[in-house]
Amino acid sequence: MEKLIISAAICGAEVRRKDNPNLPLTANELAKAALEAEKAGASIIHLHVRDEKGRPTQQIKYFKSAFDAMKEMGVTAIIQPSTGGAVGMSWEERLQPVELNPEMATLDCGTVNFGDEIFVNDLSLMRRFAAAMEERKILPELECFDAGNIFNAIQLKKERLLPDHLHFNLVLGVPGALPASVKNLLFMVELLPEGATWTAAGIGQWQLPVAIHTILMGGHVRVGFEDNIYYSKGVKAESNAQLVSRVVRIANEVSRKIASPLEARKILNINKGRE
Ligand code: KMH
Ligand code: ZN
Repeated sequence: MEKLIISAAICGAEVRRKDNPNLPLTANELAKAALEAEKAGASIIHLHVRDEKGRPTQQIKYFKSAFDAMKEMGVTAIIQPSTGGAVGMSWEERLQPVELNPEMATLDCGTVNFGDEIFVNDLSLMRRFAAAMEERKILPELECFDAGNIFNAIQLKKERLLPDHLHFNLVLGVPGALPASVKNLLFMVELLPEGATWTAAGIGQWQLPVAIHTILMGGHVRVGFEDNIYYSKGVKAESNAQLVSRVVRIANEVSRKIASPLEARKILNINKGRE
């Protein structure tokens, strides 16, 4: 089986310090969390950033500070900024981090209910984001919150707006989108185009079961505070690295080897040098 790529979604846009006091927010905290997660086994850092008040922002200066701090601390993992940002942001706001020319960035593949809100990703927005990434040779991670989202990505591929290699992230358990279950995970994986690689992320209490099933199925795993703030029922996670370490232990138990950042770049066909 292919080596396991672990993504650490270290901060997110929705989680607050009062939900988990160990949530990293500033550039230095994000860099420290990224380095710890990488040392634990993560090869991708999915990145959201916050302003001085801890509010989600997509401004380049905050991404740049986090990128610089990560580089300075010696992070070698793929840094994957979000272009999803937070619900309610305009497309112009959301797309800003591509200007930093990262190796990867997320591309959300459809409008979904997101709790009580609506996360808008219509096809015209998706085309714009895909074209911006294709122009800069940034590998999009195709975020799918529901089965139909996969077909939107396939549509973009038909329109030649995506690279040869497709990489999906199947996010299961966002309230209002596809609930997390093993059956739904299998269903989504079966819909993926031939040759695509995929990561799965379970929200909340589903983070661990989705990770375990994904390890066995040959997919890649995303964990971290963006999706889940608990280590176990009622026990807050101490760090993103703690959540990554558990995935590494479980993978080791079933002889699934962990991909280094370099190996992850190979698996994902990323050959863009680090800027
Ligand atoms: N914060 C969510 C509304 C992404 O990073 O591309 C969207 C999100 C997806 O987190
Ligand atoms: Zn995100």
